[in-house]
Amino acid sequence: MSREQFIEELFKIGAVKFGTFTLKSGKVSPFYFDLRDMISYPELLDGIVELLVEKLQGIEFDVITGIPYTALPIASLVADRLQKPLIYMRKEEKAYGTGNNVIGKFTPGAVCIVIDDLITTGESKIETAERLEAEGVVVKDFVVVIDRSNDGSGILAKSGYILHSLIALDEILAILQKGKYIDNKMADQVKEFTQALAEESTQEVENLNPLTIKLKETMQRKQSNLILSLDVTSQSEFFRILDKTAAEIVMLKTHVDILDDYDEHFTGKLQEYARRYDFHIFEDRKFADIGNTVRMQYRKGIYRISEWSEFITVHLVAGAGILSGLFEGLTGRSSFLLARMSSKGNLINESYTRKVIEAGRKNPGVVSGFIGHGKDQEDIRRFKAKFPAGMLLLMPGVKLESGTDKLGQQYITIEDAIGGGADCIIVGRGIIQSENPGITAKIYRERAWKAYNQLNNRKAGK
Ligand code: S5P
Repeated sequence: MSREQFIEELFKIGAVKFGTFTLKSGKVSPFYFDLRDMISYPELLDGIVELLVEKLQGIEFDVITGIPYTALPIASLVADRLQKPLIYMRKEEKAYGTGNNVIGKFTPGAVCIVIDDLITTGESKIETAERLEAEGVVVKDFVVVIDRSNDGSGILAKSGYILHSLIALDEILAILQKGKYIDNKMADQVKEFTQALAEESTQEVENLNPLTIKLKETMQRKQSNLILSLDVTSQSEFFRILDKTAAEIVMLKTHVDILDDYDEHFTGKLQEYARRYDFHIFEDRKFADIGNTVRMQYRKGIYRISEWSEFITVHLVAGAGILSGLFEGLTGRSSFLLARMSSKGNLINESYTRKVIEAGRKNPGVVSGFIGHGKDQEDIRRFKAKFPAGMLLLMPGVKLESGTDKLGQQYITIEDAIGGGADCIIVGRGIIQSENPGITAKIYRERAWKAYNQLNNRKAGK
């Protein structure tokens, strides 16, 4: 079967459709591809396997996989033809990370070629690669039947993968136009649509919030990337510890609602300390409700957080729209989004994390970075690699020794946190429950700052 015939056949069986389609995202698309039914057309299937086998010449790999469901039967045929072992991932993420997610036999470190039907944003490919990698499989190359993205290979390349595709959208349009299956107007409409999508996804971070820059400047000025989490319940205790630690920290993180004796003097006094000792104020309120509610929670009530806290934390579970509710009409304020958590058994998964990071990328005016945790340096490195340029990773769950508290808080060491790529560490009990918080804060600051400079020097090749 020639490529031309192959594309025409795809059109005839309805795998490639043109018209008006509402996508999951709510966007209206002029085309829709669905290769699921292809398995019922033996001749077409044969053609596809032929093209795939040809494409795989020259690529080195040990095992083959197809992303379920559509690509799995195709991958089995290719594996059979090439006499290579087939493996596949369970579709559900139930036992994530326990080693039972790959069906089939492979040696750890085996290089796997991943076959899929389509590529649109590349997101599900990267997710698959990460899941496979978590099980000890190495992924380098992807092969897709149709590349309907504008820059699928660029997107995968950013995460270190190579994309091979059998057919690009442009070729489909050209052949179907030539065969008069679609008219020029339809082809133009499709091109415009994909162009617009590509522009949306490649928006780079340009306008970092000035506070993000100020925070970085303060880090340098104070030679500190230590954020103290001053989680105590009385003002006297709060300021007693702050007196001893203020000189060591770049930022003070509060939970103002745990103070038993909060009064209207508290925030003024805190701001006075911040000015005197040159640190930033960060209320860890973890806003998570609908836009209208968080707006009031942030600005009203007894705490009036927006009036005194430069930074806040936000959970995006309610959707990125709550950022407008929070920040509309305000200046000199910014946030850190919870992209991962340090508590054992938290419900955040990789796809949630990725979406939070994407939302941050789109809102640099009100997002300075992310809160996150990791199990080791490698895990943190992979997490940080996805960050928009210039955005910061703040990491809680840090102590001098790793471990877990009675309520499931997980700790890693300062060196692992910073060595993996955290810009700042957030430390609470490690400092405030120590015998001498002042001396302990100094130790944390020195170790964290040293690790930070070591990492930066390594990156700069010094
Ligand atoms: O995932 C998280 C996110 C945050 S902001 N895990 C956390 O522990 N935190 C906060 O960091 C938490 O609310 C607390 O204020 C601080 C950690 O305190 P520590 O005493 O365990 O160091």
